[in-house]
Amino acid sequence: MAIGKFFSKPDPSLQDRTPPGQHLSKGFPVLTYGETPEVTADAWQLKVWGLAKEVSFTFSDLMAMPQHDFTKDFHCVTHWSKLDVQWRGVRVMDFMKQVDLNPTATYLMQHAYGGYTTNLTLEDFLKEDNFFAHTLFGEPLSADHGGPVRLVIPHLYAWKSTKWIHGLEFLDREELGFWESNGYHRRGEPWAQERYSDSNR
Ligand SMILES: Nc1nc2c(c(=O)[nH]1)N[C@H]1C(S)=C(S)[C@@H](COP(=O)(O)O)O[C@H]1N2
Ligand SMILES: [Mo]
Repeated sequence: MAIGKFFSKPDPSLQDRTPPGQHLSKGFPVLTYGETPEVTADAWQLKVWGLAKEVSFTFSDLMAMPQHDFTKDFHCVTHWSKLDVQWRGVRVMDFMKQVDLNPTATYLMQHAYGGYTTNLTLEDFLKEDNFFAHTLFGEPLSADHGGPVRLVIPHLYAWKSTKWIHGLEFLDREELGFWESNGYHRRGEPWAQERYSDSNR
């Protein structure tokens, strides 16, 4: 049943894939806080620091890692979901084979070009399903969707999927990222509707 031009109530067959409180989006909205940074693939770098040996990766380093296709559902905390988004990129687990992590690391902060940050536990980061994406529906990832490279963490709300990913800072205690410091939940699991929190501050 259509309830508007852009959003519809889930088809019964898709209901088991649509978390509570979400509507399906026909398009793929762009959700960005602030300006879209301009970063070319040639200039792009991903830096690792904190409780890991400092290292930095280029776009060609990423392309030299094993490449996979991923079809994943995408859930924004502002109540829209898009099912079956088709990406291509590199698994976090493959990427992490090239990172020398200190065993005391238990959390991380993701840093984007432009200053956006969001936190994760190491456990939520080191999952088979997580990946760095450079391709969306067969096309190079556009700047508005986070190109040249974004992180995708499919099991959490999409604000954890950092566009223009630029840094991974490994930590031994939880720090809060941009939205988490502004009242969003520290973890953001969509099936449990971990949207907002009063206990973060
Ligand atoms: N760097 C950065 N990453 C970001 C955001 C942002 O504002 N800046 N917004 C987040 C939010 S709230 C969502 S819903 C998704 C939206 O991704 P999209 O614009 O590709 O749909 O990106 C997430 N990653
Ligand atoms: Mo979002």
